[in-house]
Amino acid sequence: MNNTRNLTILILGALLIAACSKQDRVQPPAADTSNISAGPVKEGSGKGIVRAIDTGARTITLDHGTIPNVMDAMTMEYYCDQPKSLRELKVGDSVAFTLQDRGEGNFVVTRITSIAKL
Ligand SMILES: [Cu+2]
Repeated sequence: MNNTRNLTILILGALLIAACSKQDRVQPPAADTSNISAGPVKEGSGKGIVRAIDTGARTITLDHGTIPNVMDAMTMEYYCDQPKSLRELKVGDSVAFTLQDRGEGNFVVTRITSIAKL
C-alpha cells in the first residue's frame, strides 16, 4: 500500500519533469531570426566624433565610421559602461572606441578615448 503510493508519486514526478523538459525543447524559433543574434558577442573598433553625452543615462551619441563586423557608418546613440570616460569627454571630441554587439540590438561601448585631431 505504502509502496504503491510512493511509486505513484515517483511516476507523477517523472512525468512532470518529462513534461517540463519537453516544453523547453518545443519552443518554436521566431519566424524572423534576422534581428536575433544568439551567438557570441561581436566586437569591433571604430573612430568618430561625439555628438551628445548623457552621463545620467550613460549614453553617448557618436557620428562614426564603419565598425568592422559590428556596424556601418552612422550617427547613433550607444550605452557606454565607462562612466569615467563619459565624464571626461566633450561634445565635438574625436574618439576611438570599442563597440560590442551583445545581440538583440544590445550595443555597448566598452572603451572610448579622445584622440587628437591630426
Ligand atoms: Cu548603428
